[in-house]
Amino acid sequence: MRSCRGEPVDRPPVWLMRQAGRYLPEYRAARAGVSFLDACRDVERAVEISLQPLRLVGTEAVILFSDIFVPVLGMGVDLDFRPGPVIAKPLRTLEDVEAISVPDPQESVPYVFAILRRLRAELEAEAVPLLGFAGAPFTLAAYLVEGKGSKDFGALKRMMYREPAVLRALLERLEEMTVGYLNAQIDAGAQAVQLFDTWAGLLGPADYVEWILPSHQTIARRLARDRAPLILYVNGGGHVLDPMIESGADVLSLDWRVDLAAAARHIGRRASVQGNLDPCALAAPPERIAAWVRELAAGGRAARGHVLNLGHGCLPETPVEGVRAFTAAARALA
Ligand code: 1CP
Repeated sequence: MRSCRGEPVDRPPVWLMRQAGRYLPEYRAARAGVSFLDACRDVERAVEISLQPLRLVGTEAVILFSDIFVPVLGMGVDLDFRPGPVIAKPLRTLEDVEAISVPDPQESVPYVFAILRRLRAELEAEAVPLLGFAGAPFTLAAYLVEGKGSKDFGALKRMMYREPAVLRALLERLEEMTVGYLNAQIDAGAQAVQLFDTWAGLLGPADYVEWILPSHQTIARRLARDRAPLILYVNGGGHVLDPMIESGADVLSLDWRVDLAAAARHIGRRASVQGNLDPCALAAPPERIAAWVRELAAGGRAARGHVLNLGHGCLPETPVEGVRAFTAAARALA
């Protein structure tokens, strides 16, 4: 928490994106015979899965087990996970967009807040911070328009250039949902929140400033950040570092294509940084992983704070011993 706020620390803390997940045999056991969505809705099971990385791989923060598409279930979108989100009827017209609602998340997805309250009660004694999260409007819109994951999100980009008013209307609704959803997570005990704008890096700098930055700024302004710092993650966002700084987020989470030391120097006191080892690098021998951790920690010092993490989520084929080597190396930093 101090690193997020840029207060003095002995060493950077460590957690991993997608730290609870398919690379862990214990996660696969907890998921046996249960659909992903049912696991997200089952409070006991979701609490157990959220806590697994803390005990099994030694991370220093717990992130809620859920998905960025869980709150979208309450908006009247027909959505399933196979294993990524698949939308039965992708949103393509203004009528499609106007048919989705922005419900009170406490009513549409009450289990998310029950999971957070349980986790916070569980973690309070150990002083382990609890992270909440949400998908950013643009990344949610990418899937809702496309219908599923994609490399280039062509349908989304066509909408952006041919029917900007439709995309604007969709982004506005998603922004409203995201603000309410994250503030409700903070009320339920989340001590920091991460906004995942995984696909925002698909846009060039000018489009990013037009389509992405204003919504990040609105979200940053409307969140209860005195109670929970905001971490902003953009994948492939090295070319939009300046508008990321302008978002007002407390922590900028960078992927591995960015030189962390150079980015930290550029950001300076304006924000903390998070990252940024390539998740695939966890396949390397432990001593190499430890060397990268020392290098990242040294580079991160130029920013006002640094949270050690990967540059994107853990992959299903990640070796568990690589994850342990990463957290152990962080804990061993002087
Ligand atoms: O069968 C399974 O086990 C489902 C796999 C899975 C898991 C474990 C999905 C489906 N989501 C999750 C959890 C998840 N997703 C978390 C939990 C917290 C953690 O441990 O870190 C979080 C924060 C997410 C966020 C998420 N979901 C993002 C944004 C961040 C990122 O990694 O890029 C995105 C884009 C998604 C969509 C999604 N959900 C699941 C998959 C496989 C995908 C990607 C699909 C695609 O792009 O094709």
